Amino acid sequence: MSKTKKVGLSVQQFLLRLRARNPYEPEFVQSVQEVVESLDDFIDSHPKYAGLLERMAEPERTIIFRVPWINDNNEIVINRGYRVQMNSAIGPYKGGLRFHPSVNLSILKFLAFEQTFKNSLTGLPMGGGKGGSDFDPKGKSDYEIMRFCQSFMTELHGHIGMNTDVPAGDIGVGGREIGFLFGQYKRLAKEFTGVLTGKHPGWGGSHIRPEATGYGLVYFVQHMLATRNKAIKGKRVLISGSGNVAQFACEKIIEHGGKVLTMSDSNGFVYDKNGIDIEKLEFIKILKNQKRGRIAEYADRYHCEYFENAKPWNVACHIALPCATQNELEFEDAVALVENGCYCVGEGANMPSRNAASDYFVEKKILYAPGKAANAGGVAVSGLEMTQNNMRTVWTHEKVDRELQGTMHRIHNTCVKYGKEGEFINYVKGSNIGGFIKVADAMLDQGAV
Ligand code: NDP
Ligand code: 2IT
Repeated sequence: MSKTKKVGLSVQQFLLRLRARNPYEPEFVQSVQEVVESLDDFIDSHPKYAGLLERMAEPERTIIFRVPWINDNNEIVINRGYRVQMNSAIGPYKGGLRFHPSVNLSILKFLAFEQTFKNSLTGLPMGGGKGGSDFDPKGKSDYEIMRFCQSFMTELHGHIGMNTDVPAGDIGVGGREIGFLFGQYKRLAKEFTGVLTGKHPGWGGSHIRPEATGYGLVYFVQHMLATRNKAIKGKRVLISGSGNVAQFACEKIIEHGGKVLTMSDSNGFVYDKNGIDIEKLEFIKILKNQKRGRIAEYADRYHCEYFENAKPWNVACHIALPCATQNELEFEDAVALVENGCYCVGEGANMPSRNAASDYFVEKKILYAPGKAANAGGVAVSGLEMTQNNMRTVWTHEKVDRELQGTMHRIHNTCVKYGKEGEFINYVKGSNIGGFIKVADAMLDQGAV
């Protein structure tokens, strides 16, 4: 039986229990710790919520399964598949699938936990979930990717559904994978429903979904800058990653007159002193989305610097947008950024900053938006894709983009409402409290479930 905070569970006791119950899950513990610490005072002054975080930190259901598939050499390969169904208090589980060799239960539980708060912040009726596999799409042929996706979905399909759990993309899962996954779901379920989001707009997808996370991130950054009478125009911007989120964040920054100096992949980063313009970004899109090449090729093509096995955080900038993966920004990186003049960090990735790094940004009172607020545009437009599917309609680019802008504005307002500390806006606190309340109230209404 879990005790409630009312009977004395301190943050320290909570974390001791959390670590004991999840001993090999450092990323999961890290994500819960950040939330627990920032909600402590709020829960103290709202005792009806005592004990709820303990419930939220236990997934409603976790599915783990074998994924056998046949490679191009006719060998059987075994991977592990997962779906973490974290919280369905406010809607069906919703969240992406990640295919990357680093995937394990800890990473998916942290992502599903964050997703619950993020989805709540969007204002849409979506619960939190996340899934994926330790499958590595790098170097695989299209047929290998297809056979893997079909096998993965053969097991997953019984656990998902448009009113149950609606997966989408994440690292290693883009339009190609969603297509193969959807095709197999349709064969097995014998119905055409909006069971996955991120589908191609020609057959059930929403316009602007591919762009949504990166665009939404930049819309959020604009609102943050506006609180200090600043704008993107003319600012030096660092972006990490060169995948879906990074590409569209870069596109929007360029559109608003910012100068994007860096992009990266897991091998290193490019530093283009002249700035990455739309034509160069097009090269990156083809390189990454079609040729599936390495970012180093950009440096060869445009004769700029390439730093092998390094991150971009030592380059002087005004704005930093980490858009690759978790824990890509260490405490030392945070110090280097701030010392070199960075005053705005918007997280396109999920939990890219170590807790010590995010604490440092807050302590230095820079504009710092955690992923659950800043990258919520992707799942928000996924929610709009679900709505369009249910209505059997297709909205225009303009309409979806307007909705996305409205959503990012509302999330910013929520962060201000709950995160204001005098002149300073603590976006960590604001997003955690803002995301928590709706889920917590729903859980209280629904009893001990
Ligand atoms: P992609 O697979 O399209 O791109 C991922 C990028 O990050 C690639 O450049 C990749 O490099 C790099 N990367 C991945 N893993 C690592 C690693 N361990 N170390 C260094 N670089 C790495 O994924 P997305 O752009 O979709 O996702 C990026 C981040 O954004 C993730 O944290 C994801 O959870 C988050 N996110 C994504 C959303 C979406 O809608 N897609 C929504 C909200 C958040 P390489 O090619 O070498 O692997
Ligand atoms: O982390 C995320 O929010 C995503 N990968 C997108 C999830 C979704 O359901 O669109």
